[in-house]
Amino acid sequence: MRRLAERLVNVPTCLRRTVLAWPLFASLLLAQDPAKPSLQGTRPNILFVLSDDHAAHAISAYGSKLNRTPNIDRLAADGVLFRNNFCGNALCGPSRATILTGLHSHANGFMRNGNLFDGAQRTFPQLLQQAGYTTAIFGKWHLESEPQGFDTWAVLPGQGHYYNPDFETATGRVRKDGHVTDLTTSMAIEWLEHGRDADKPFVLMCQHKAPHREWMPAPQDLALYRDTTLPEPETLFDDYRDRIGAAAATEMQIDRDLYLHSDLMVEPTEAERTRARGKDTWWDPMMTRLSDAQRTTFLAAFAAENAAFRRDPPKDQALVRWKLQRYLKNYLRCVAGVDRSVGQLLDWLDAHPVVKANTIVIYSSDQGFFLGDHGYYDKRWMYEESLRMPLLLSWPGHVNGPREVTQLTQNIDFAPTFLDLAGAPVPESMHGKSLVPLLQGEQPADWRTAIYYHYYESKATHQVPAHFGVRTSRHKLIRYYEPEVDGVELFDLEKDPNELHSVADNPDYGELRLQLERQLQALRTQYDDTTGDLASGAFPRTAGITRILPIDGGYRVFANATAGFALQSPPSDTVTAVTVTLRPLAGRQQQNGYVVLDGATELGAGEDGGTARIRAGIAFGRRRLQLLGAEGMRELAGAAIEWDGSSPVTIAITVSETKERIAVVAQGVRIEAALPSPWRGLAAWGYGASNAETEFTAAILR
Ligand code: SGN
Ligand code: CA
Repeated sequence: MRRLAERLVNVPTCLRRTVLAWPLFASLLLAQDPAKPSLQGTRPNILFVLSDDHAAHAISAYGSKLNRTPNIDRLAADGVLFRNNFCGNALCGPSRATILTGLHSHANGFMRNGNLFDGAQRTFPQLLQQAGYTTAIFGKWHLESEPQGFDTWAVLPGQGHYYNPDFETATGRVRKDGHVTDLTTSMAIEWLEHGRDADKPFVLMCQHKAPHREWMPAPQDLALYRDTTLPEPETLFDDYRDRIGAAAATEMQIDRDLYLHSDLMVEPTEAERTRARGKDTWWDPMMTRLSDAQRTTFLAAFAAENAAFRRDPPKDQALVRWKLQRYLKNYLRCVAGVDRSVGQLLDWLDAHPVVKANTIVIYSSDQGFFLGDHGYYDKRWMYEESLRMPLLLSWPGHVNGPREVTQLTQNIDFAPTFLDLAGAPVPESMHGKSLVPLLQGEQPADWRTAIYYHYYESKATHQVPAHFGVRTSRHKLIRYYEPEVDGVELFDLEKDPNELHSVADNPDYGELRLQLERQLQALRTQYDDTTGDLASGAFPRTAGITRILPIDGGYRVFANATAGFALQSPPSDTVTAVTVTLRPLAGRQQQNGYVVLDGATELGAGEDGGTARIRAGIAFGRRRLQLLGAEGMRELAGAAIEWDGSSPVTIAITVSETKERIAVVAQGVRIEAALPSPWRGLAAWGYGASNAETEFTAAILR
């Protein structure tokens, strides 16, 4: 702010008065006391709380119509709320990799869940550790490789469990009894009390699993909202007209894609439990994780409502409304747990005023979430509810509040901001910009006028097509680039905040469309994103692949895959054998990753964790190969194979002619498993290891 005041000194007096009389500018001038030194290089402790899938419209400071979050609101009450903060790829792993590196997905190599994060690249925790900080992370991680740059870590494997979760630590896996939100908070507070080196400033990342699917609240939150009817979103019964059609084809609808048992907690009957129920198969694994006492309490909370549901099952729109209420209430109960955690951390700081005086507290979530908006749950789309990330920062006495920042900010900005606060150099290569000037109430003239977005994980859970786009303060242009979904949507957010009517083909917006397309291209050039938008048409359509050689009867695909790669949509049912050769790169430690053949449409992430959905394939990691045949969470066949981690290894995967069985062979070990049923025809996917060249041959037998 001092800089703005200084700049104004050179402005003619009459103009200066006008500017100073302008209330906005006047309040901005008050925002940062000119006598205060810049926040740059103040080396505060950084207490970063990140939740999973917590939409801004479920935070009262952001105007939630659904719930109150009194503790998160404490940050807004004396801090700064970022009104227009967005992610660059609305998915867990990718957003987390971006937060750590300050880079968009294509540049940090983590484009889709299930990729392997290359922890050797520059991350803010690692740079701050080198700059004399003590660092720790607890809770959700979801980046597959081991955390690097942390003095202390205890992270959930994969998605982790809500009840009695396992945590990976530097000394191995430990199982802890209790609810994951409470356990994560306790570990963070324990570290503040006794774990950290008190002579150093700290970075503490407290990363909650909640409120991620499958929305299992802690016992003390189960009764919340019981006798309430929550307001429905305006777009619950969206008809998806006036868009290019992609939004309708997706699999994230409250209506048809929420599972009655494992998402909505309606206990299956004995008959339902034994009958094939499609994908709704996780009830038993979910419940066996709970102790008998926990299970009794949990089920009791839903018993009366479930009985009423069974007596008189709602139909059609009434059923959608019933599902929405059940889903939202459990989601918000999980949010209540996260809010309580924030309260506990803030209370701890209140009780330690010396630490508090030096601590900046940040709350955010890896992306947004649909809360019935457009009839959806989940995220992934570039639509507002999913694109927005909450961001609140508080540091009483240093960052003056309450205040709102309306500039366009993004998760690429987090790492540069933390480095800037710590006085550590921000690497030129980082895509993001430090938010420190905005925290100080400045209005940098050269602040970005648009944010860039790129989502890759198509043909996976929820079936959202790959797309990239640009969002300005008023407009959004989305480009879908797959053969089945190829087109553009353009929204005027001022006239159509719910994004119901694309004006991409409206001649009145012709000029604007061209301008936004140019802006999009300029951002792709600025960030050097050459991924996506591949020439449409012939198989194989790929991502992250370096070379494709057509061979007799098939293709040979090479991927030096920091990002992993995906080989998508082979002509269905014609591929019956695939071989994969992994050649570890010299001198680099082999970590994990996997190759998957997927005959259904779902592909999950993680070889472990509650929700992994490797259907059939192999996983390799930490000097061991694991052959897996698995359906949902049920492992059908498996074998561990010795492997030195440095010599090439070839894995052959063959589907039987009758398409009933799959065989996986490596290093002379063979496993066989029944194929998931129904087998919808083979889609081959490969995820390369980050430190191996992966050669992938899909033989097409005619
Ligand atoms: C799981 C969820 C999906 C979710 C992804 C990614 N299914 O696969 O609904 O989109 O995670 O979420 S689940 O029922 O098995 O949980 S992310 O936040 O980790 O990216
Ligand atoms: Ca998430």
